[in-house]
Amino acid sequence: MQGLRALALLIPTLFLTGCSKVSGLGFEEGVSSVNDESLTLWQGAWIAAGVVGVFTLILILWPAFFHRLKKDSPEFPKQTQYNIPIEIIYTIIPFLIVAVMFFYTAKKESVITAKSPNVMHQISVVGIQWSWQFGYPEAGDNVLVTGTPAKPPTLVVPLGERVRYTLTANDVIHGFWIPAFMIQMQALPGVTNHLEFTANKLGEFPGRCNMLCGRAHTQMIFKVKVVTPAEYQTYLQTLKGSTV
Ligand SMILES: [Cu+2]
Repeated sequence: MQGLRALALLIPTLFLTGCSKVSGLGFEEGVSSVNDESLTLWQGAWIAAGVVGVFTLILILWPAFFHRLKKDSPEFPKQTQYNIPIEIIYTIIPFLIVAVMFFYTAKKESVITAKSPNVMHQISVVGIQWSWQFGYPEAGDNVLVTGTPAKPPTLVVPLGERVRYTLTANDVIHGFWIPAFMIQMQALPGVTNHLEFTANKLGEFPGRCNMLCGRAHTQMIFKVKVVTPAEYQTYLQTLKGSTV
């Protein structure tokens, strides 16, 4: 009966969470333009998973508790096989769940990957075994900030200004991932990927490589530092003519 009691607690909790404003479930609101788009998708996916999970749990517990072998009637229970309506229903319901999630994911993805005419800055990102190289063409063609596993680099970005990133890799596949911004895109050798976003919160955020890329993959970290537009211009000035 403990299972039922836990279930009785879980269901109202889920409904209360669903009705009031859903928390970020590990993510903060308003950190970047990508995060503004992705957060509702993330919350929606959790609510959908919760509903499916509770429904499945009920379907498991219901026969376990209410259709147990009864001592006084030990005959084999009635078997239901080849029940076409039931089979159609349990084929259609998962299809509908996947279709709805696919629809919202594709919708958000097209917004997140769209190119905007209002891009104010360009930054190049190159994944290398095992660190990152950031290029700032506004400061000069050869201006590159190159990190090492021992000295991870910092990606400096301006607050509230849209930046277009070009992503590529020198050797193997890497994954450019900024967890707080809810964004990741692969950096592929021989391919240039494009990504745009606006950072909307001052501060420092951890960055990671999320494709297993070799021995020192776990050391392939970087830091994202969001600064004011004026500080960003000062940073570009300090980079001019220098290779950091
Ligand atoms: Cu990597």
